[in-house]
Amino acid sequence: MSRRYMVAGNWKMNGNRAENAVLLDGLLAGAGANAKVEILVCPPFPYLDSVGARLQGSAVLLGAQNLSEQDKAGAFTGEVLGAMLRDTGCGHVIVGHSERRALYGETDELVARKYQAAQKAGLVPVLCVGETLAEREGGQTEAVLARQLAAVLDLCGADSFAGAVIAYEPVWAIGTGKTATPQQAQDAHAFIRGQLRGRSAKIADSTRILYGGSVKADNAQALFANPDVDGGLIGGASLKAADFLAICAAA
Ligand code: G2H
Repeated sequence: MSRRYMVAGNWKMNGNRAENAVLLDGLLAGAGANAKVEILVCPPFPYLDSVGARLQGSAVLLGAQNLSEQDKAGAFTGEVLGAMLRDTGCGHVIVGHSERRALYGETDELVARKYQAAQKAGLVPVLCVGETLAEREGGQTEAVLARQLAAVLDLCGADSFAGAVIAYEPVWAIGTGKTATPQQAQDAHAFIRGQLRGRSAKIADSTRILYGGSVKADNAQALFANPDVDGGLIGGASLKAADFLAICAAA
C-alpha cells in the first residue's frame, strides 16, 4: 500500500508574530512543489488563528501541539478543547509528545484520553511514542512502544488509527543532536506497524508512521528511505523555512 509522506513542523514554544511571518513567507514560497509530501505546521496556541489565516489557500495544513482530554466546554482553566482547535482551523493535533509525558506528567492513560478527545472533535491525532535512553539500554524499547500503543488501542480500538498518524520519537534523540540510525528507526517503525497489524492488517498498512528526533536536511533522506518511515515530525529544524523545506524535499 502506498502512503503519502507527511512532514510536520512542531514549533514547540517558539516564535512570535514577526518571526512567524518570516517563517511562513519562506515556507509558502517553497511549499507545494512536492506532491509526494503533505506538510503540517503546529504553532503554539496563541498563533493558531494568525498562522491559519496566512495558510488559507495553500496546501500547508494547520495543527496544534496539545489539547485537553475533556470533550465538552467547562471550568477547566488553562485548558484547550479539541472543538476550539477545530474552530481555529486545525485539522491535526500532536498527542503524547515526550515533553508532555516527561515534563507535565502525562500518563499513557491520559494520552489515550486525549487521543480519543481529538478524534471526537474531528481532529487527526499525531500520537507520539518513544523510549528513553535508559529504556533502550535496558532492552525495553519494544515493551515501551507496545505499552504506549496498547493504551490507545485498548481505549479507542484499532479502527481509531484509520487516518491517524503515529510519530516514533526516541526520547534520547529529541533536541539532542543525536539521531536514530536509519536501521534503528526502521526497526522501531516496523515494530509499531506490527503492533497495529496484530489488531488490523488494513489499518497497519495505511497508518503513517513519522520519525522524530533531531531530523535535519542532511539525515532526512536516509531516514525517509526506509519502507516503514512515512515522513518526519520536526522540531528545531522546522523553525527555519529553508531547513524545513529541505527536509520536505527529502521525502
Ligand atoms: C522531537 C522533535 C519534534 P527535534 O521532539 O517533535 O524535535 O527535531 O528538535 O528533536
